[in-house]
Amino acid sequence: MNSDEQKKLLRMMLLIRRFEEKLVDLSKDPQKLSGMMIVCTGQEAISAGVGAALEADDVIISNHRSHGHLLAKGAEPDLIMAEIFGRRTGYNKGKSGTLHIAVPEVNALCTTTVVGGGIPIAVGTAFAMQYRQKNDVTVCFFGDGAADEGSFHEALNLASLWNLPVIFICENNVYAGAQRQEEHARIKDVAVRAAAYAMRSEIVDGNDALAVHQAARKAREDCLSGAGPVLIECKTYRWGGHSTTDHQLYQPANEIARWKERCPILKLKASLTRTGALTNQQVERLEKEAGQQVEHAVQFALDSPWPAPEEALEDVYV
Ligand SMILES: Cc1ncc(C[n+]2csc(CCOP(=O)(O)OP(=O)(O)O)c2C)c(N)n1
Repeated sequence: MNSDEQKKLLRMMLLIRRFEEKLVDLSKDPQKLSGMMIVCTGQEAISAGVGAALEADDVIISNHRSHGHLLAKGAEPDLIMAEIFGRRTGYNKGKSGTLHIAVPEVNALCTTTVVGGGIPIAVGTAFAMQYRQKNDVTVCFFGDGAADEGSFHEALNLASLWNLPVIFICENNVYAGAQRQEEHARIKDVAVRAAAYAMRSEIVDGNDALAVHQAARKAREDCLSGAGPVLIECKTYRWGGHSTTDHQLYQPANEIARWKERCPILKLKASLTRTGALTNQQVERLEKEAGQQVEHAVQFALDSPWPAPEEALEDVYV
């Protein structure tokens, strides 16, 4: 990745961080933003690194921690924000809210909060790609908790059997809800499960955007060369609670502090300034621009109309 591409990566992580910090802040007052927010603070390198490895026609399938995935796939911050605010101008006309946003415009086809539910869907879209002889891949994001669901195992088995162009991205952020990984599985690394399906797997530092990007790029090449699907386990950490309504009493303060020292944004920032690719002033400008983009998105959402009551049943299939 050249330094311009790395700067884009940093810019994306900053956007995701600011975007979600704003959501967390606004949701403290239900008059400003109602509902709980599920954010990926601390995990931004995964969305940004994978997003930068994909092409426009590649598909992503996301889960409840979706904002970063969507932004990194190219969704417009204004339209995501409007959706989260439930406004008519949002990507789903205000009907999905924060947890079910789909952005077919950028091939972010589905966000599902059914834990593990997106994994077989990704296998389905990858099957369609193979059947139609497309040169595209599907990426599925999920957590370590989802890897304990039956759907994970069935989906990996079929993906391997049919050699489908699908990349499974497990964001192992130590917790599934309030449970640490060792409380819900005996294995230390989710990646070892790929062997049961004769699938290649890789463990990467999920706080290193460049490493994530490299692994995703390589997995994409593997998929397209017919070498089959790949499982990438990104080791990372959820800085906050499961959602904004979780007081994270089960997360030791020193553990959070240790992981904050390994902030993915600080890491890339330090590397870019060390090599001279960016000055501190340029970094500050990037941070300011990300903040402005988010403020613009909030204003856009606030200026947007609510959906009309008679629209409630439009676009509803069942
Ligand atoms: C099938 C199903 N079971 C339980 C839940 C409740 N639930 C929502 S998120 C979550 C934890 C998921 O953990 P993980 O897959 O590791 O993702 P993370 O939240 O850590 O990103 C649970 C249990 C759900 N939404 N769907």
